[in-house]
Amino acid sequence: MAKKNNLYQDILSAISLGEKLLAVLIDPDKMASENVSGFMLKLNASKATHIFVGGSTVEVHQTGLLIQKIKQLTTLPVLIFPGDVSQLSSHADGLLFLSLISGRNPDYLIGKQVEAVSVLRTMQLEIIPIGYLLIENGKETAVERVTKTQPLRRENIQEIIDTAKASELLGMKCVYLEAGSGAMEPINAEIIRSVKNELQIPLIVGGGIKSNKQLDSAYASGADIVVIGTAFEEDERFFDELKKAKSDALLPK
Ligand code: 1GP
Repeated sequence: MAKKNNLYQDILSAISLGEKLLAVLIDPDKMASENVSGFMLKLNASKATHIFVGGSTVEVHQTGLLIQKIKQLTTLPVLIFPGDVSQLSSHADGLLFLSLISGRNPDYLIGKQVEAVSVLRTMQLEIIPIGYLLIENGKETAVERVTKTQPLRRENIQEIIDTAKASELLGMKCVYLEAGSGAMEPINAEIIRSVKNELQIPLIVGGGIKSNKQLDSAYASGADIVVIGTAFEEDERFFDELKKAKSDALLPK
């Protein structure tokens, strides 16, 4: 499959046309290889616009193998959402180059990114720098455990806004508000709205979104890209609720 190489520009264009984007997150740890084809059939028939691949604790090489398979089964752009440097793969189209700016662990602010450079030199991925903010959701998340950082508190909206804005001022190309995979509560409307009001760059929101209503609420509050993983892992019938409109399906690609 050909590589997509205008990922960020395409995201900006879609947003300027008022489109809302949906990224399906596939965790290589939770996707059995015999289930990939069936999952991708449903994904392709849905409103999904992007595929993110990655997880907090994935075995070496597993991500690359899965991406290779996914790329054979879709024309959607595939971006790595890395939990670790070992998840980088030249088979993807792009990389969400995350810096965990809600935390104060230098390894996840800049250390892993420095480590990644020698690998990235050998690959032709479109790299999108992302200010990644973990917001507490009521229970400990894998991101907290793995990165040994504290999430930002929900009530502390000004700190969330200022942290997001600082990443824009530093030149990041998107802000990602993360409640954590399988979060009990998604990021609330007030936080999304307040952060969106201050940003010029696209806003990604994910974690704990399991219904159409929550998805629409995230969009209505200002999310440009919503990321959903667990809801599809738990029940692929959720794809049926998110079917592409017939007119979309007929559009030439
Ligand atoms: C996790 O934001 C993503 O990093 C998606 O979260 O798995 O809860 O949908 P869910």
